[in-house]
Amino acid sequence: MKTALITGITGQDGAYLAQLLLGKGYRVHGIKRRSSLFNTQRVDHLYQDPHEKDVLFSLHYGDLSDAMNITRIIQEVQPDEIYNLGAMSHVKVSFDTPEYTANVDGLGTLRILEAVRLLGLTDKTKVYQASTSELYGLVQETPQNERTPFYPRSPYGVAKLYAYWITVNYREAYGMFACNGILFNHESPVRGETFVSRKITRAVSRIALGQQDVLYLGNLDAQRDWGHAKDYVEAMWLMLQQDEAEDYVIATGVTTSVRRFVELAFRYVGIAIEFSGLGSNEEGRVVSCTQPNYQLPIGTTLVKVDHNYFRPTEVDLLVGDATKCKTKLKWTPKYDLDALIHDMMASDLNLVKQEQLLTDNGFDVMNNNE
Ligand code: NDP
Ligand code: GDR
Repeated sequence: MKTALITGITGQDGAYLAQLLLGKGYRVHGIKRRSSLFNTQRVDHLYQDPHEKDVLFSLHYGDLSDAMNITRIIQEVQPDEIYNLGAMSHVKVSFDTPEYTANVDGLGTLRILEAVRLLGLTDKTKVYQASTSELYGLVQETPQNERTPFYPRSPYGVAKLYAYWITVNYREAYGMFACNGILFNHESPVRGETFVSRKITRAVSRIALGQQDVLYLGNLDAQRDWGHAKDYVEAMWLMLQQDEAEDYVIATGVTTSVRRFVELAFRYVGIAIEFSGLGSNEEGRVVSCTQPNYQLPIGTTLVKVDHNYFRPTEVDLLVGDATKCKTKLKWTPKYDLDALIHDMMASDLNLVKQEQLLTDNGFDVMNNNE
């Protein structure tokens, strides 16, 4: 039986990966941060009572900024595979917390690699590093592949650049099995609510059910190559099953603007919108509505631009070429953008209906209903 250690197990990818590995018969250990509220919602369905025998899923308190803690956990777990998914992963927030981002996303990776080396696990433990299409940043060429030059455009991208190269360096210097998955944007129903895809599907669901009036967004022109997290964690696993450690791009090869994503999400609930106006004055208005629960008059403004959501430097266009992953790893994604939006919208509509039910029945957590 193989043992895997996942940093960032409470995040979107960590949860899907843990589920995938348990299904393959792995023993899975994860590192979670201490927080004042429970932060394990995405993996609660995988929880096993530690008092039972033969527990296959365990969580350890830890933090990527703490080398001693990381080293101790790796020593205890003796993993065959480490998936380093933990990160301050929000690009816009990295401009507000640049030093913290560098510490966790950059040096955190070094702490993992160095712990494996110092513990003498170089021949046993394979390491996956969660690299990102944000490395490409300012567009040099499209589609972007493993040979495209990097030009990161945020403290997040720069921290991940260090992590990318230290992973390559440990592979070359110490013969360690360490590889980078250069993943393009991937989303899901459990995507964090402040990333644009989930912000949109959540808001569109709330608008369709009469819980919200307007969705405020930043740069509608940005283009992203959006895939489904379920497909992408499969590629992570495949990378560590190879004889040789290499770096791979994971992407769908299709790029779509934020504006188009919004239109597609509204279309899912029978609302057609059209954008007009320029820059900060651009608005998305209803042109037709077949939404049965909530009739929206033609011309109603549903989307507005708010400059607070713009980044000081932006990544304008991402579209990946995953030929290497598809040919070498035989990776075959199951979701296209329509299927992804379908999955996210179906889930968010359900969640909004549940919230509505609680509110309609007078349930209010802060006021402690008796
Ligand atoms: P999430 O933001 O959903 O999850 C990030 C995880 O990292 C969470 O479990 C979070 O814990 C944990 N974390 C944050 N800070 C620390 C820290 N100091 N120490 C230990 N753990 C920490 O990200 P995703 O699941 O979407 O992404 C996974 C990885 O892949 C990240 O490294 C991200 O940068 C990278 N990536 C993601 C892409 C995407 O489109 N999703 C594309 C390319 C790369 P908590 O739950 O407590 O916040
Ligand atoms: P990104 O994802 O920065 O690509 O990083 P995000 O969803 O945050 O932004 C995508 C694009 O949408 C534009 N945008 C907005 N973004 C947010 N969050 N909120 C808004 O209101 C909004 N309006 C427009 C952004 O400017 C951007 O161009 C994600 C993260 O998961 C990283 O960790 C990962 O490495 C990369 O994807 C690949």
